[in-house]
Amino acid sequence: MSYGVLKQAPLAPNPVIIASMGHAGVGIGAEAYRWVLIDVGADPKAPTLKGEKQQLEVLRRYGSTILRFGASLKRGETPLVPRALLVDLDPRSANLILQSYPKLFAMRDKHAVYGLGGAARNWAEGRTRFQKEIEQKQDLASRIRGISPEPVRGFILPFSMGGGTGGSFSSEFMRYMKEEENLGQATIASFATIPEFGWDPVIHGASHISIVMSLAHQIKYSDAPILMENSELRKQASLFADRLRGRSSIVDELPRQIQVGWRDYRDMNLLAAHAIAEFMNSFIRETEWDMSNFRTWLAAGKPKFVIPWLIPLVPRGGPTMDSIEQNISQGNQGILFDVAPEGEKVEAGPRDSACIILKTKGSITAEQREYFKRLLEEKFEIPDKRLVFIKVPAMEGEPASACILLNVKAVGKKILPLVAEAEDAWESYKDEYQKRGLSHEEFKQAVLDVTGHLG
Ligand SMILES: Nc1nc2c(ncn2[C@@H]2O[C@H](COP(=O)(O)OP(=O)(O)OP(=O)(O)O)[C@@H](O)[C@H]2O)c(=O)[nH]1
Ligand SMILES: [Mg+2]
Repeated sequence: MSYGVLKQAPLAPNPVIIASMGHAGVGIGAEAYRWVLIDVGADPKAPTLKGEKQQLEVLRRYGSTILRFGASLKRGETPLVPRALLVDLDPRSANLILQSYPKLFAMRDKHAVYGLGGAARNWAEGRTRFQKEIEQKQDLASRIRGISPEPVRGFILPFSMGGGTGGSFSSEFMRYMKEEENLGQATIASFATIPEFGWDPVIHGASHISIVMSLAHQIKYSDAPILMENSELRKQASLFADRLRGRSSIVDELPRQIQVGWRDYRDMNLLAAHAIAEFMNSFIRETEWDMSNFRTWLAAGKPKFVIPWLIPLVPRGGPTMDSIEQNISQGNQGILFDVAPEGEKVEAGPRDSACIILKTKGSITAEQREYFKRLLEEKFEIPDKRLVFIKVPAMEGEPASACILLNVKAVGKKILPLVAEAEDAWESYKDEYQKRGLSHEEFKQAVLDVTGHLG
């Protein structure tokens, strides 16, 4: 049976690795695999190819891009294994997820890349330790080959910019891949969250420095830098708590005593995972889009930061366009970054643009295009010539959805105050950071890069 399946499978893999960084990254990245597996009807705890129709959908949609085949099981089933790297200084978070899902993360230790423990909430220390403990001691390049022996075509990096590890690890990871690893051809998409000050357990000054350094690295090295705010994720998650309770999450199956660190983020991470899943849908085989096309879309873009608008926020309804319109009218939609207060227009930038990843059954009709053109014109004043439509075929029983990636100048308004806070904080932190390898000049340059880019 599995021979028949593999014969129909695409032969040339275009491997895309999700490299999850730090606590938030690991939670969101692991949830994103679960989300796409559930979308195609696979068992998210132990996905296999059994030749059943539903299981075949996994291959039809993703080929072996984001998953690879494990060693065949006795029953003639072939396990599907996420091309996942869970990277953290602190081994606890990734360890718990790996131990709880031994059949999903079937390559065991190969999925996990740890430092020597003790997260510092300090970007400079995080970067130095990444270089010493991950690039050198653990030989990062060989760790990547362990997950993908075939040349990697893309990386997706979920992380929070607020702590020390996620922000610094992903910054250095991107630089390393683009400059040193001969992987400059691989497309990098980052999914970075901004903490909610006054709620999340972050250290105000240090966190702002981490945000600025990590934004500057995304401007330089990320081909598709996608931003989300914890405050928006939290707000939407609470509005949609009932519906999200009905979605299964990786958190639900962790042993009760270790759910503590994850429970608060369960619903928020489901929404972030949904955005990553929709993004991954854009480069499946049936679209005319390749992940590297995002690089071209954003290369000329200034701003380059992108924010995701999910319609619906929580999947619901049928596979046709009607259900998207219905979800909009019922309020089941949301932008995961607060740039456009409800009912208000935002200030349009001259080069604002949007990429609409539209998952429906059948082809896009002229009326559907008109619908989105109006939607984007009304709210963002983006002219229709700056819209890109990517059509993803919805499967039987799969709710229609649209993920609109917005590249809008208004993002700058939210980010520039964070840069000002970082500059304020720098004076009292600079000795500490300089000792750990971040020079005054490099920080100031990062400030200039971000303000220059967004200003
Ligand atoms: N959305 C989301 N935010 C999280 C999650 N875990 C932590 N955060 C927030 O992210 C920020 C800190 O990032 P973490 O990911 O915990 O930190 P880290 O990258 O492991 O870095 P360290 O500070 O060195 O531990 C804080 O604002 C947390 O509230 C998560 O699972 N999801
Ligand atoms: Mg941590």
